[in-house]
Amino acid sequence: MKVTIFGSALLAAVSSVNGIAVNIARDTNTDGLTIPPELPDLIEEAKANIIEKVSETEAKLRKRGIFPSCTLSKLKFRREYGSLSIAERQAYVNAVLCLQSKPARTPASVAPGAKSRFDDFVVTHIQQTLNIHYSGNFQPWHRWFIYQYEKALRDECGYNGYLPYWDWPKYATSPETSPLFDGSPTSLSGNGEYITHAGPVIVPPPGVGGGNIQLPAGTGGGFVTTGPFANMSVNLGPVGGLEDTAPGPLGGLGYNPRRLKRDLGAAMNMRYANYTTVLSMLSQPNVDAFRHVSEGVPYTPEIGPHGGIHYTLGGDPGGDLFTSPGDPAFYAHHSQMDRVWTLWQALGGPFATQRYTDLGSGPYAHQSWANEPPSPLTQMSEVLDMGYAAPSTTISEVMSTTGGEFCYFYL
Ligand SMILES: *[C@@H]1O[C@H](CO)[C@@H](O)[C@H](O)[C@H]1NC(C)=O
Ligand SMILES: *[C@@H]1O[C@H](CO)[C@@H](O)[C@H](O)[C@H]1NC(C)=O
Ligand SMILES: [Cu+2]
Repeated sequence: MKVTIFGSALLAAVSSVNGIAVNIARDTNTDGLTIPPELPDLIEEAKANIIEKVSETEAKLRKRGIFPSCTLSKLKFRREYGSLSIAERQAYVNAVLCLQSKPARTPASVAPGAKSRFDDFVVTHIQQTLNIHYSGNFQPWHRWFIYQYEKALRDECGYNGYLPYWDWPKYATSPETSPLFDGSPTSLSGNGEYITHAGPVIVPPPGVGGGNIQLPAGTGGGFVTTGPFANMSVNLGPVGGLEDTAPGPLGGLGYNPRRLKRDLGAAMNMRYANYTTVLSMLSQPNVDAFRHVSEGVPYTPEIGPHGGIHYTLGGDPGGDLFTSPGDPAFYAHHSQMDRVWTLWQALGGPFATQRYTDLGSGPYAHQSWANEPPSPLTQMSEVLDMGYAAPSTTISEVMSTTGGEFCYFYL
């Protein structure tokens, strides 16, 4: 069975599949391509709540003679890629190139394809893909993963900034000409060269439910020839997830050097990650509903902004859900994923705790992919395993971006 997304009215139907009530944002901009007036207000409210929470916590702890690890003066901000100065973008790009030049820590006996510190992160993601998506650890796992990547850029490559994020709707009508992908030396490299092609057909991995889905094509499809990563070597993967793509050696962990491909374009971005989408995410009442909108339903046409933006980037390895961190733009996408989750958590109120403690009970709150086969609910004590890439931690340590080791927010 192959389903095409065009012309389908989906959200209502999808909602009943999983039996979760989701709020549909009442956006007066029916297309979602201009900023709805509610959105900046919500973002400001989230920021005000975080500032109140951090300063109150600091005051309380100080009264008890404790010096808190996260204070207002220590709070760091991740920023939108286009809002970084040219020098800041250059520093970020240089740090990523540096990470790609440092030797891997992953033993060759585990993954002979891992040739750099950058690749260590790709291996960790490949190994755990089926346990870290549509499961209760998805959000915390990726939060810790991108934080450790940011930390490696800072500690091992002298980067002084923080992870920039890809504000999906901002460039939805033309992601390939955005500051992230315009092909300039301070971009994350440009689109792939245009080749005549159909869009990707995504195929569920073995044991995962759903059907093959034909997605719209972008305006690239070929090799990336511009910008700082035009010459990078993609060493790992592919693993699977796309029709007509044979896996690389050793299930994707072998050495398989090839050039980066991308297929950026407006069709996927506008359809799956516009302003209405983001407003809808921020309006959800609980984590199950939030995740339902954010991650959609895998292998149905309603794949949500998470998958939607992965396939907006597309190409190789961007279009392979296992190997996707092998494209440096992965981290800008997941920084935005974390940003929207962080904003949503903050919107619970300055002193409300539920959005920092409730891992949900819906189909995506279990240990297995969409709870197939049925498995226990994910617990706060569960370990987030970073393999050879970085230290592991537990979910409870990462639920707040102003607690545990964290002290960051988003501008
Ligand atoms: C890529 O490699 C070619 C050939 O070695 C070189 O001419 C070009 O400048 C390199 N481009 C970048 C962006 O490093
Ligand atoms: C914007 O996103 C919403 C859902 O998030 C979708 O229903 C709508 O079709 C999208 N707009 C466009 C122009 O595709
Ligand atoms: Cu992932």
